Amino acid sequence: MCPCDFGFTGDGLASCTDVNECTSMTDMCDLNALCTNTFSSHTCACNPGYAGDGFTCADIDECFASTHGCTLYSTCHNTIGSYICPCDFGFTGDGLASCTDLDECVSMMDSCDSNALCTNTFGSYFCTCNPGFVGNGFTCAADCMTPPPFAIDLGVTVAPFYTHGTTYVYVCPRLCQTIGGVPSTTCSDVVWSQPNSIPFCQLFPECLAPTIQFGIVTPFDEEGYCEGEYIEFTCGSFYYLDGQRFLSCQAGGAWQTLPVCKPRPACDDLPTILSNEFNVPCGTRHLVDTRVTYKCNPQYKLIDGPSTNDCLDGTPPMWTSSVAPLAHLWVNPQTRT
Ligand SMILES: [Ca+2]
Ligand SMILES: [Ca+2]
Repeated sequence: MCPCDFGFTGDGLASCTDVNECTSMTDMCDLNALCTNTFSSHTCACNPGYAGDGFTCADIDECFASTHGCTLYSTCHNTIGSYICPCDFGFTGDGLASCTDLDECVSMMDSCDSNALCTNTFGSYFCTCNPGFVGNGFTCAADCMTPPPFAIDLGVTVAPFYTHGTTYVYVCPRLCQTIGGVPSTTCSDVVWSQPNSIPFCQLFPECLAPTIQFGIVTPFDEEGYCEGEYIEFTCGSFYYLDGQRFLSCQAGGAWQTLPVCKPRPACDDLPTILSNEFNVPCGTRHLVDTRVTYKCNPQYKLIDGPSTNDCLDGTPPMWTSSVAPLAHLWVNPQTRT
């Protein structure tokens, strides 16, 4: 027997011819290798993108090996047998020759609100809400161009417009009143929240303005006082306050016991004389322990009696002197003609 050598085929007597392992699928090459037939055998070479001896070929990670050709602003992604270079977000191109800034505004690829201005930047873009709108540019809400509902009914001055998100708190004209119903409304993209819910002023019990004889109340408010408000009582100069000086309006609209002004001890009917001779001390009524001093008018001179008079305590209080001093016309000798 004459068997053909390994790599040859035939009867061994007439002929032995070379076997093409590549076409007969008897090669030992890796699936990712190129098979080349040779006389008596064959060779295997890994395909581009693979590394190995041809019999075993493994993918080359070009990204890890930094042998890729990805351009600036692209990112390398390894694939089996190759790699890809998608441009980074915000850039456009083939990834190999170039990646250039994507003008999102011109290419209509922006996410700006329809009421916003798109501005392109290198690698990105930003959005700015148009005048009259508020938001981050991706969402823009419109301001309110009408005043809050019912605000005018409460006698409140309103602004020409309100920025979106503005909350308007209803306020009653008087402190004693609080808002019932809807306490506030918020501008939300042109419209006000709860536009049909009516706010109203709830009256709280108020204390009526008190009066005090021979004295005053401060601050005085003829409309009355709210719960918790304080007032002060002050008596006239010939009176003293009997009771509490400060009072607050109690819950339910009542004052605590009101004070009264009681007269202080005083002397009445100051003894006086002709007013062309004297400067008459002010008033005729004076408190106990006060002293009045008589003074002559020009060209008059005090000639008799004390120049002072004291109001002494007693029942009733009395003047030390029951009569006024006398005065005479007196001309200075140096001025005599
Ligand atoms: Ca690869
Ligand atoms: Ca851009």
